[in-house]
Amino acid sequence: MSGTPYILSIDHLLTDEERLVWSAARDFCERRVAPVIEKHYEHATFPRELIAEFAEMGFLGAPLHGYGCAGMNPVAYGLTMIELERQDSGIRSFCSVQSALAMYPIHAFGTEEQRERWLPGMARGELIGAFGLTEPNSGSDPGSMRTHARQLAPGGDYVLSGQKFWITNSPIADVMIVWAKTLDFGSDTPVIRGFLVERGMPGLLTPETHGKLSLRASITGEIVLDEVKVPKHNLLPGVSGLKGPLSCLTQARYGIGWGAVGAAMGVYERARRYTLERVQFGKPLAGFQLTQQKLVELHNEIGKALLLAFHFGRLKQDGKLSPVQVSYLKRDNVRMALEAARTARSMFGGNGIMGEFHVMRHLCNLETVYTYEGTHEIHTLAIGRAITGLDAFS
Ligand code: TGC
Ligand code: FAD
Repeated sequence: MSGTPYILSIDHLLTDEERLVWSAARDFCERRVAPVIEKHYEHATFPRELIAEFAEMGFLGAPLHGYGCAGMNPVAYGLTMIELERQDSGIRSFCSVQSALAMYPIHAFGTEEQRERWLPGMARGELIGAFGLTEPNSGSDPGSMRTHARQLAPGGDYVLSGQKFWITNSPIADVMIVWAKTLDFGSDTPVIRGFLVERGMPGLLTPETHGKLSLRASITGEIVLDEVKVPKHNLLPGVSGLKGPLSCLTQARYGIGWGAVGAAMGVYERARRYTLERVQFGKPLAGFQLTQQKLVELHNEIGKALLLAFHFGRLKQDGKLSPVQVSYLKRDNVRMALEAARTARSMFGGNGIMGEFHVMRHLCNLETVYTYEGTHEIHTLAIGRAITGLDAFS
């Protein structure tokens, strides 16, 4: 095949170790995820048999230090997200939730006992985590949540009731970080706190959500809490208020900002190969000006998105990345990837809707990625607030 898929390269900006992590992640994902992903997507199943291998690759808790975690720097972590999502957003989702939404809050806000109890097993993939923030009537506005916890006695245990909805991995999770409006004994002012809710606690149900036409290779469910008694030592003591869950989301959104570049690379590279091979009107489709324009748009947008991720990655490494910069990264890179998937799909003609060509799967997945972890509109409003000083949320 002639030509080069990428003119822009960030290789020279990376350290040797980052390059090594990137190529190992790509090799692993091509060998182990690519051959099985379409089948799982079609059957709406998650490849649980790969969890132990994700752990061996250091993907679970990748950016965390200690407790058996890989301690990757933010750029190396981002590069693994690219490779996971180049195969499928649902696979990246699994690793995002485990690392950023379940392990991170235990690491950042938990007690030493909680860290020792959960993190090593989660890093080994033996224990699965989930993150329960969204509710049927509380999505973009998590401050309106109804799930509540009340303390039974001074310094005593808590009882949780409520319903969390759209929860990745809840049906298979061993531990769920549940955010609830919490009334400590004797207080009449509820405060949002995080709890470690464990499978097997009486009153807990985690039914699976069926019928998704997007992110099918990811397990989604509910967390239903009916007067679930949660010991006081399962409360995350290190944070209270909305900034608890929002801090976790900042970690996860950062990874999504990189992962989306991987999805876009996947569809662009497939579209390039297909149009170089497919002949119409006596020559390869890639030889027509309109096709080249599409390929160039995809190629150039991917380059800009990668540089944005890299720039913010280095800021994060220096401890200088702000939540609104993460909104910028998540919003723009996911929009780019979704538009890239639509364009790439069109370049396959009829074949573009078939599973075996993989672009429609990415397109359907990216509709979810556009919505979860703060919708495109919510991030627009967050950036709008930052650049105008005016709050347009409500
Ligand atoms: P606001 O008044 O702005 O902030 C409340 C407190 O939180 C702090 N804060 C943050 N802290 C860390 N990171 C962030 N990104 C933060 N954003 C805000 C803020 O400083 C403040 O702290 P303090 O100490 O002053 O109290 O809050 P608001 O009520 O105006 O809401 C802001 C808004 C709308 C942006 C927020 O509610 C929001 O982000 N909504 C979107 C909800 C969302 O993203 N849900 C995601 C659910 S999880 C999910 O989708 C997982 S998908 C899993 C998969 O990958 O499969
Ligand atoms: P709504 O908040 O009802 O929004 C509907 C529409 O209105 C959107 O377009 C939104 O942008 C727009 N809108 C809302 N408010 C405003 C406003 N102020 N101004 C302008 N437009 C506005 N949640 C978890 O807690 N944990 C998970 O693991 C998890 N996994 C998920 C997995 C999947 C497959 C999906 C689809 C979702 C998941 N979510 C999870 C939930 C996800 O975060 C929410 O779907 C998302 O936050 C949006 O909430 P909502 O669906 O209630 O939409």
